[in-house]
Amino acid sequence: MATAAVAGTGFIGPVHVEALRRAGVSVRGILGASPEESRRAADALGLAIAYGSYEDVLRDTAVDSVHLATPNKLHLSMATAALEAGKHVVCEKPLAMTSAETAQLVTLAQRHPQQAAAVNYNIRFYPLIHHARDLVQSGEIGQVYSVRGGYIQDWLLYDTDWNWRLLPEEGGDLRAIGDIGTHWMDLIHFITGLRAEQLVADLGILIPIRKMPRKAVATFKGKEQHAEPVEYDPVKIRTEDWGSVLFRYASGARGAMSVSQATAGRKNRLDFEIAGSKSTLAWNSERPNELWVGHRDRPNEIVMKDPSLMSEGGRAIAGQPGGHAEGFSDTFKQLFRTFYDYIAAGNFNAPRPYPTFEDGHQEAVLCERILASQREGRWVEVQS
Ligand code: SOE
Repeated sequence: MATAAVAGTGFIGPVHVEALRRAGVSVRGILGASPEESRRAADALGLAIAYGSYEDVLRDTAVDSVHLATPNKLHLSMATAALEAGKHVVCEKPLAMTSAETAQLVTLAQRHPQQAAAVNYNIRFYPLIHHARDLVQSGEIGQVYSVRGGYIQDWLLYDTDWNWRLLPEEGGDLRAIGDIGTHWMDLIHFITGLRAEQLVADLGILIPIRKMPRKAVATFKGKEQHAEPVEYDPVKIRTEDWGSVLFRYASGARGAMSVSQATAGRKNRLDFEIAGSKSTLAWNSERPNELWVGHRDRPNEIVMKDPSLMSEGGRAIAGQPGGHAEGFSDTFKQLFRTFYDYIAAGNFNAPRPYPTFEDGHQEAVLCERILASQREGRWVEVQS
């Protein structure tokens, strides 16, 4: 099995470390924003090496793969350097800041066919999502007529909530759409194969001025720190808290997505409803072990995550028997297992079973078209 190194010590880097270990991949070390931060994280996670620099990671011949859990603006240079150093790469989403950058990475990955390059669209790896995909692909729900849903959070509800993603220079011009809407769009594509041909968007900045704490706050941690006295500077916000997008797909199907990072009580909820000519599928990430199947002429059903009740695809990525809930961290484990099994099999001509750089590029294109629609106030075409 390959050996990995992880770059990034914020919210998601440690999730990678834990999931890699559970997938049977050994993790050699971690890189933080400073040598002290690398040391702190290595100690906390029980890792042998606290890297002093990214060059040290890439020079480490014992490392086969690099996981990038760093801020978005670093993805292009770090993924490029990793591929050029001969490493496999798992990059957090979004793959890069613009579609010009993601296109560059797609070309580079194609020039390194013996290396695996994935974008961490982890939500695909809930067992019931693979099951839903198999149901749609086998024609079980009929022709897909429409999709709707979204991704809703509350961690940026207050004007005192702060994160680097709020700044376009750090996270990209689109925030809620880029950070969470892309998960939804990727998922719908993964399950149904639908590609948007046209879209129209309406984006909103609900909290126009936010208070930036003078001390950095880790993702989601602001919610736990409101009791402490903090010094703030006011900042004018230029990225959206809210977004709605309508899609017209090539097949004639229609779609509607809403995203928000300022909806009290919705902690981290992706939901979809995929309506076909025979039945409808509905799922949400706060109850990920249940898939609702709606019928017109007989009672509706709820499929529980249970290997004995799911399709082959769902079964393959279920880690526990029915009744034993699986969640967010398990999706990382299953995505990484799929990625590393692919590498171990050594047949790089086989179709890639994980979200690829092409998928990351597709999302970057969609984000730019959404921004264009918002700026121009009209329906726009989507070309990849
Ligand atoms: C923050 O909004 C975030 O961590 C996203 O970046 C992730 O993709 C999502 O899984 C949870 O929320």
